[in-house]
Amino acid sequence: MTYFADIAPVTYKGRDSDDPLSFRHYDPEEVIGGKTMAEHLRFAVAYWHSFAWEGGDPFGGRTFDRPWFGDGMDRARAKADAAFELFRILGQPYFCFHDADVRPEGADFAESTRNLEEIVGVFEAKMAGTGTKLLWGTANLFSHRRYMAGAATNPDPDVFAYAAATLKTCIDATHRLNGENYVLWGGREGYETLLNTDLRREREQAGRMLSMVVDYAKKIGFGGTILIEPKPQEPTKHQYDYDVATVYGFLKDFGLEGEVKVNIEQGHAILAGHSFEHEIALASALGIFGSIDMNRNDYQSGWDTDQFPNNIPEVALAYYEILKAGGFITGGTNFDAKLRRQSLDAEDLVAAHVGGMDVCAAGFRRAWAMLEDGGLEAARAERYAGWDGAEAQAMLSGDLAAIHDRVMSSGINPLPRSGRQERLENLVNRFLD
Ligand code: XUL
Ligand code: CO
Repeated sequence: MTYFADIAPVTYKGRDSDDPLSFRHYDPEEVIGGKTMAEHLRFAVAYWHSFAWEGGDPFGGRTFDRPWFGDGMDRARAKADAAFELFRILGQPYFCFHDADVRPEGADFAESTRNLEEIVGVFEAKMAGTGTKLLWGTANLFSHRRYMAGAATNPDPDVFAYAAATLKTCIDATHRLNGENYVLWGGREGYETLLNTDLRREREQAGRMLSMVVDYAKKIGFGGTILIEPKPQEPTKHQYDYDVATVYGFLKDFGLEGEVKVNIEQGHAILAGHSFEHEIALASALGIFGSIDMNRNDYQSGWDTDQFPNNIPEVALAYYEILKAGGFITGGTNFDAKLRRQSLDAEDLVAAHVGGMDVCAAGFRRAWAMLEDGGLEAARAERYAGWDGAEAQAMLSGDLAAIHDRVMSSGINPLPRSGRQERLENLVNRFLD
């Protein structure tokens, strides 16, 4: 008996389908602009939320009852069986995992590493058999109590060492599984109070660790992209990788802006007081856009609720920026999203992903149509058209005195022009209904 036993592989049945476990918008084979929807969207299932998370919250523990919960390698193997069963049902091309999601913690570092390597062997065989690929791997350097004061930024050099050694094993695992990216989310890289924190020192440690990650990945011939995932707070009060702009400053400081890109998460952008599309557009402008963690936050809660996306207009604006950035290269759409803790059934897990994939496909299609229509881009180009002129361009390499003289002699007297926001919002809405 398998966990998802009576659930058939999900297929595309079109807009009119009332089968709750069918795709209404996501047709993986549909070709748009020379690429299939599967190739554009590059969906991934997140192992931690879908298979490791037990349904706990700050007020109560496990609500889910999964046959693979518990310690030991047999449980880890059963978890892998269930995971690849879900992948077969959904047919999404990728998955993502942390070391701690897939293997039991050993009595010491060596045993944890052996456990990881054994499960990586299990994955290797399953991936070869099914064609499911690894979008990214990562290390969980935040759940175990040894990391309570950070990993790379820990005041204790032994924790830094343990984290560095763990990073090596996780990069090795990702490389062995042909992962297309390696992600670093700074779990507890931040602080609770300045009273016990040396900011300068912690920042240097984080920069050094990232440089070692980049060097090691090169040394073993890892061809994927290294990605930092920004988040402003939670779990620590002040996370160092606050947002895309902060991460860019950090990368510049350590000379890594050409080596590392960003994995942008919808919920993290919201926590930082930005929109998802702002973070994507900024990363693209800075040349560091890599991949996305797709989810949504509850707008009233003020914390990272990691819900499955269900807002087509929001998702459309995010994919619009992704398309403008040239689409994904090694990146993709990872569902860093979890069920609500009352959603107990196997069917809930499938339905959550089906809904998320459909919302993304619907948003993507609208984004494509907006870009093809060209109205928004034409309006934007027109707004900046004055800069195409020779005198405007010359100004950018000129100096204040020369500009002053030109203003004096030509009588420049700029007239304010409408930003046309409502007209542009109406234009967007034409694609959303
Ligand atoms: C936490 C989060 C992580 C990263 C991977 O908020 O988003 O799951 O995506 O460590
Ligand atoms: Co994430």
